[in-house]
Amino acid sequence: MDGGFFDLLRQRFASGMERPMLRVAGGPTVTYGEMDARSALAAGWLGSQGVSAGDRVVVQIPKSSDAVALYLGMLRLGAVYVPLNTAYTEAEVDWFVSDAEPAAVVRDAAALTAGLERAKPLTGWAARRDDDLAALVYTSGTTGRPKGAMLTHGNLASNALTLNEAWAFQPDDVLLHALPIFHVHGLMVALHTAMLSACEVIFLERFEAAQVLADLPEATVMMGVPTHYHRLLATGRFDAAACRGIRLLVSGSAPMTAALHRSVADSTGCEVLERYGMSEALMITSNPYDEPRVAGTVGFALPGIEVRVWGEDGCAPAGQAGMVQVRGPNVGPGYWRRPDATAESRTEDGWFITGDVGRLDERGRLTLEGRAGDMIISGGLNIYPAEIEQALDAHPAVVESAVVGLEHPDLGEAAAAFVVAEHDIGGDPDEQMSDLAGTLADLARFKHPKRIVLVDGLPRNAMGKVLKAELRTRYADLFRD
Ligand code: MLC
Repeated sequence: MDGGFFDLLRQRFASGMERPMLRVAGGPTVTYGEMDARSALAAGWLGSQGVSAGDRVVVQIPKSSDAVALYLGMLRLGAVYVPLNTAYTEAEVDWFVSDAEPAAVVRDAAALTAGLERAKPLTGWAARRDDDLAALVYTSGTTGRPKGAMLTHGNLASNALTLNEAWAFQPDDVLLHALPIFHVHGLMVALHTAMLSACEVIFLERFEAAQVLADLPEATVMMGVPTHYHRLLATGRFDAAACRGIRLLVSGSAPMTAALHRSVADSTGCEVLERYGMSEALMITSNPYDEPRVAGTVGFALPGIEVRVWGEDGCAPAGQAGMVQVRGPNVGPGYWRRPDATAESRTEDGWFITGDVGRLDERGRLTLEGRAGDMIISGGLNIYPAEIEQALDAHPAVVESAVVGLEHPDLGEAAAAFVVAEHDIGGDPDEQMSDLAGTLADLARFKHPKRIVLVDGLPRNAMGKVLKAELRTRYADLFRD
């Protein structure tokens, strides 16, 4: 690919400029031509703010058509998109800004819209090479310090083209989009794939089951996290009639249990297609589009991508579990300004170590079995225990804490904290809890443990290491219905 990811997108939707692109509730539908023009304004506006090709721009704004225009404007200008979850606190944003050293920070959606009204458009677009950076997507690390996963124009283009073909996108597809666009799933899986066929996108600001059900009959494709499917089923109205136009339901970002997969199939007649990926490597495997999908598995390596399972003695034979490793044009070049973390995430022969444990069957179908670390995936969002433990441990009355992920009916997994207190923090247990919750104020709310349990001590092995597996077993029912 020459010219960069915007060049590819532009080529693909150039013949359909009059086609509807984003259907936004309560607003006019934006056509591809209008979005193209708006992205030119966004590029011009960024340029007037002193942003040039290669510069990072941190963005923390709600989902909107102007947020999409800004992203496309950034690709157009050759700037590097650094999206942040709108739930992040000031303290978290400060940290990201200090790490990314952006040329501009966009956190005021109204100022963006006003800027676009005044801007002089950049009608052309910067030529970008495959290995030029397009985005930095922050993921937290095992030590609690976030790392920016670098993604290049080549990574974005290869993954979008691969998914567009593997999932048989056609111009007459209508994508129901209820995911946030500050993550790989909503932006680089859902939106990119649809844009490559100039499809119409029903663009919902957030996931709300009743609204999704209302729009579903007009859609042909929906992508979501397992929690979305769970919530749709809970309405009792997620059925074959609601899915009458649907040809593809995709799930990812968190494991979908075989039971949930079957419930969706029983209720709607649609077999969810589960796929597997991560910010560092975009999409890695997918269940097949036109062969049976197997509940509880994440399918085969996507075309052009290699997956292997590494056991104690090297490459594990079929059926044996080990660390999932991946190689291909989807894998990003590493972590922003973190050569140590980049090196740790690669094997000597250049494979990316995903951190997930899984096994391949004889045909190369991958089943995930867990993760090497103790990262929690809650409602499709990653939560790193170390970050929460560090915050809890900073409380003067906390001796130590351990945070684990426990099965949760709605979120799949939810964070629970086990805290050993020095002495009574206060008199009333409710006050103790709110006092402890206060120590988490600098962390985004979705990271806050759904339960904080005061315990006398933490289980440890002979070496003194906290036995998190034991906590998970002992408290397995904490969130169960
Ligand atoms: C919200 N809350 C969560 C949460 N989402 N808590 C834990 N886990 C979550 N995922 C908390 C809020 O902090 C708030 O807490 C309360 O729940 C209500 O907030 P809300 O905004 O009203 O929540 P809701 O709209 O119900 O959101 C739930 C959700 C959303 C599941 C719809 O989290 C979601 O859309 N998740 C998808 C995330 C996603 O796109 N992941 C892709 C990552 S990319 P309080 O205490 O203030 O009440 C990736 C790669 C790949 O992983 O392969 O795809």
